[in-house]
Amino acid sequence: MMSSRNISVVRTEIALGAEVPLIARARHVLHLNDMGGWTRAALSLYPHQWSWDSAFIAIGLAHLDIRRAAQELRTLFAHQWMTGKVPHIVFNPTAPPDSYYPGADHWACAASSPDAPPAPPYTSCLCQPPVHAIAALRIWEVAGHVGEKARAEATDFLREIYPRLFAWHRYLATFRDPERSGLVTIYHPWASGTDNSPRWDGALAAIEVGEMDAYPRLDLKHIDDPSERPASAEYDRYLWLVKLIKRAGCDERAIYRSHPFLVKDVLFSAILVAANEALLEIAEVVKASDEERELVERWAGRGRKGLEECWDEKLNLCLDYDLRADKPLRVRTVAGFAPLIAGQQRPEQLTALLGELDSVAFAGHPELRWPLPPSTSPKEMGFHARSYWRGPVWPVANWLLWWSLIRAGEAERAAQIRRASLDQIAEEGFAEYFEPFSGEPLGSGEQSWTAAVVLDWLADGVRSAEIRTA
Ligand code: 2M8
Repeated sequence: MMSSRNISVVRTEIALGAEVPLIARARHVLHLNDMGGWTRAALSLYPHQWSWDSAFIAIGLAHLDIRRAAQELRTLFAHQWMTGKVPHIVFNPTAPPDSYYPGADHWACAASSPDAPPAPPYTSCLCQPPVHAIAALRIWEVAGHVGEKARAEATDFLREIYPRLFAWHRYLATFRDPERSGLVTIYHPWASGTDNSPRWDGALAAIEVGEMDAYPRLDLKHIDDPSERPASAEYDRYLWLVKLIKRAGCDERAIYRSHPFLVKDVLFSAILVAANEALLEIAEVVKASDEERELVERWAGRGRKGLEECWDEKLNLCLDYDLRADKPLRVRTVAGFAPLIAGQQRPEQLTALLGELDSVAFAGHPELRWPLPPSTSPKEMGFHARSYWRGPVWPVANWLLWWSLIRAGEAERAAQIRRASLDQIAEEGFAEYFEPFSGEPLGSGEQSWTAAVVLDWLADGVRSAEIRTA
């Protein structure tokens, strides 16, 4: 089982004084995006509540204010669907109408599903990787360092959120895995969180886009260079898939039958395995029934088995699987480190994954500004140094690797990722992502989850109490 105690293993000697400005800046970003009870993903590009962003944000907030961190998850889960699904976006009713597309109006259809929560606020009908149980457990762990009262409140919070987390994981293990393969099926690249990654190029290429109305690229208004965002051909497909999902009435079974994009996502599935391990720890705290614990254990075991079947011995990575084409999607991206993220990987597999991580295909590339893995390997045809998930370095992806390396007992490697990430952000700011060779900050500035992971990294060398007062 994942041990929360290992998390402090990589404590390094950081002079508090040297890090205070970064702490203050990270706090400022979260403060700026705080909407009172929930946090927008970024100031202008993302004015709504995104599901996995909120989980990372809760992890960062835990070091500032335990109650507020719990509230972040509580607000998100208040919009959980009857099926257990946690929507990928909860739309902010006060966001200017032309700030994000497709927004609430476009997704309002989801509200007509019998499974949708009451609206407004409207939600999308997609979902995103389930970092939430990991975040809930993290809140409880941090509360333990704060004091008895905070721990008692956090335990109450776990009691409250546990049934919702359980329902969320059950939804993923059933609706999203009718084959019981242990792997989660996604219907849309947005559900992966790594939207325009070349992971999806093969599956998207097979999709024929039909009649569609013209649509605005509002996202391009918020950045300097359009190449930082997905291309038009990709957006056409994203919106075509949304149209098909709407046409199917957001009904899971109907989508499964007819949808042209059905992919087993290894990163999503690995996060679910780790989240199931976290859920087991939560189940222990809240004294959940044996029956439920057995189910969660079964889901975690099945997930590991599923990932094992996606392991590619030549690439030393895990590969997503295209259900429609019935073949693996052979592209080297950070998602390939899925077994590391799931945890408890075989020793030979861990060696292979670490070798790959250190190789020129990832963090060992000699021209990198910081030794951090590009989201897509520079050795891939689909690599693009500036384009979103096609190559840039993402702090949240590095947080996942750092956290996983600690759990794998690789403290030194974890410390390197943490140090390089903090240096990168201290120098270039709280960007959404970074050009891997020049280090240039790209995408949105003041991105909430970048600030959140910085706070969690800093808590590793500076006590949370000092972060709260810095
Ligand atoms: C990006 O995704 C949204 C769509 O969901 C977008 O491009 O408009 C992704 O990086 C995703 O992982 C993230 O949750 C979201 C908000 O930060 O932005």
